[in-house]
Amino acid sequence: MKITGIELRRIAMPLRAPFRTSFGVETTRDVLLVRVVTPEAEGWGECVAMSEPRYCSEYVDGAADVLRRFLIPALPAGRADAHAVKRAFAPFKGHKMAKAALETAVLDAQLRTAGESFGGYLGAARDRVPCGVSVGIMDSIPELLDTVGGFLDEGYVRIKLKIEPGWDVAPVRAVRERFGDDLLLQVDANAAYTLADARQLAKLDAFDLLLIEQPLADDDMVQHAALAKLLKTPVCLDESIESAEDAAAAITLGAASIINIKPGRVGGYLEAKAIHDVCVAHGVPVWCGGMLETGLGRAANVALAALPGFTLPGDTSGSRRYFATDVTAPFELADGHLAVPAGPGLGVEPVADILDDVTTSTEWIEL
Ligand code: OSB
Ligand code: MG
Repeated sequence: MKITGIELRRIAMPLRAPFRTSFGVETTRDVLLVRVVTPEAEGWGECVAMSEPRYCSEYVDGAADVLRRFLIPALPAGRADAHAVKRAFAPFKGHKMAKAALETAVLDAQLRTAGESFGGYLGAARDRVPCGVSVGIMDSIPELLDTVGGFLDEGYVRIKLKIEPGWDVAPVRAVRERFGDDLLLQVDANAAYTLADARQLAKLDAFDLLLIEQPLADDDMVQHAALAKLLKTPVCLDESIESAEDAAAAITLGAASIINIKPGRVGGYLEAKAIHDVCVAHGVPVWCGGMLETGLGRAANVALAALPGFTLPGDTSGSRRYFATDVTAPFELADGHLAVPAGPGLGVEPVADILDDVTTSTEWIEL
């Protein structure tokens, strides 16, 4: 497959409501899209880096820079497929989200050319996936209960509450009391605690949570293992896992008994699948995380979430969770599930007029 050119397109997607986590508040999703053009097909990749390096070290301007300066020039000249692209990027350290966006765009073009879907290629075992939703930090408990109630009315099968010091036991208790013991409930701290908070975090053991996600810093693998011994709630890692090697280390150390797989964070869908395979081999459940993706990124995530090791509901919410208007036909929940796209590649297309409306800049790189 010969790549003739690449478009870097920035879009600004207003959020329906601000999304607050322990690391900041988001009101507009600033997204970098990568479009790979070949004589046979075009492919899309969504870069999940955020505007500022608060979730991880990557940020959108940095991702655009490393793409145009290093990654695009390193693309294999002749036959480019996703595996060759992954190998070509290996000499460059880090920048997993930038790598993932370009690798995904190449894989999409490759699969559209072959007439194969992402789900088929990755090994999806079902045609729809159960959906959870990530609920941001709110100003008050009543506001949180209203928000959670609204999501349950929409059919979400699992609730994840964002937590931070000062917003942990009280919101969890309130949601558990209001919505009952059968609710699938978990929390995500985005690295807001230290091991000195173990006693506070152990209070969450009373609420029968599915898991606590990334309580400590991303580079605190040993401390996560120590914390896991002090908690009944299973520890799940997000930020700490950037590769299959990290996943194997976390499992061996006892730092995680569940892993959140985000393709952007780990450098793409090939590495995501490798992590899935490591976890399945160790009997460790995985689930698909999210980064407020548009329909383009969501399509591939839903395909990944259909693999057999994804035994917990993911943060694969419907388009309207974040956006009034998505850039693709909207993903809509049916009975708490999203359908895995079946068409070639991502199985979805951007709607040209909508995409143009939200575009803030485009750059064409001829190869
Ligand atoms: O930690 O999972 C996270 C969003 C942005 C950055 C990090 C995270 C999140 C979410 C939302 O929790 C996931 C989603 O709904 O897309
Ligand atoms: Mg997380």
